[in-house]
Amino acid sequence: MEQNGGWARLTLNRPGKLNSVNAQMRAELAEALAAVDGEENIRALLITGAGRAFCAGQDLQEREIAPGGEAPDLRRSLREGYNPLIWKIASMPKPVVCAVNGVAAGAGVSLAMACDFVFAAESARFVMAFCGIGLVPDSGATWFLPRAAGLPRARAMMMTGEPVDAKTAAQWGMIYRCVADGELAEQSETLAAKLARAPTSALGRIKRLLIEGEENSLPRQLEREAEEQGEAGRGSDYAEGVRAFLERRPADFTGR
Ligand code: T3D
Repeated sequence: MEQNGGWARLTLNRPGKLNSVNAQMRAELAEALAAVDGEENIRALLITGAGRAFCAGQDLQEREIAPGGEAPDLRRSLREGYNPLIWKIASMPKPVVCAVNGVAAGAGVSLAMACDFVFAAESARFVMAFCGIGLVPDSGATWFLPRAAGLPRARAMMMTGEPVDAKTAAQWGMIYRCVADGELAEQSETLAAKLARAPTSALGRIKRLLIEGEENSLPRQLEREAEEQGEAGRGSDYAEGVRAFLERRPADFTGR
């Protein structure tokens, strides 16, 4: 992980295995996400992959079962490994940008979709590879994908495993933006840097409200908005934002 001013870049770095996730990477990811969450000076996170892939999901070499051998405990792997990572990203009270630099497959798609802004290079593709190995989509894919792309498209991706290119993913609403390969780094970094100067606490509250809004009734959500707004209105960034507006100058937010 590298820190750049107010934001950090986390690079999935097993390019020879298309950044597939093994136990060590899972542990390192958990550690890095906890560090980002706990560090007040990091106000935005950018996640990307090294080499030609973003992430090919679970490392299948770790899952080879010898004939007659014992099946791995995938429920445990998800509960203890993947699910906490996905929830950490989705619930982190600071913005997370994802730069999908190449193919994303299996839990690699889920990981991207847990982020708040997903850029993808034009040459990238999204593969719900789970059914290709006899599994169901996991790590939040069945939650994120139908909400973003709609049920018919999500179902087709999940039940056929056919790749979806980045341009189509953007048209379907699965991702924020498809950009030229040569512009991926610059565009995603520019947004991360901009978000690092944003009113972080308010952005965290927005994330929370949007997640809760998936479950709440309108009256409940109105009440939750009032609660969060009450807190936001006591923040120093609100006072600064209003002052800056009235003084016709850019706001200098501290994130609080
Ligand atoms: O297990 C649990 O804990 C439950 C959680 C599960 C979450 C999951 O993610 S399950 C889904 C696992 N992922 C997959 O099924 C994807 C498997 N990979 C692919 O389908 C393809 O590799 C890709 C579509 C991602 C890319 O295809 P392509 O043609 O561009 O590359 P390739 O030639 O298939 O792969 C290049 C190398 O990466 C190759 O190694 P080699 O021959 O050069 O030494 C290939 O074996 C390796 N690789 C790709 N994906 C994985 C992998 N090695 C281990 N695990 C992988 N997932």
